[in-house]
Amino acid sequence: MATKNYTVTGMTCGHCEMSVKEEVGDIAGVTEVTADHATGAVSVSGEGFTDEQVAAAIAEAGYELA
Ligand SMILES: [Cu+2]
Repeated sequence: MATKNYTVTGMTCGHCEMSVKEEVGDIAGVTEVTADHATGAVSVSGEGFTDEQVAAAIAEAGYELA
């Protein structure tokens, strides 16, 4: 089990946090996602996921990795 921290630009409210959490949470192996729109901090816990998958999921949600 690993936790990785990312910074995401473009989140402005709780809805944005939910969108990021949903998309990133769909990645195989991801068990927990937290997102904070105030700081842009996103932390992803789980096993076997890659930075590329996280970046793609965040882009899918409409945001960008900083
Ligand atoms: Cu929002």
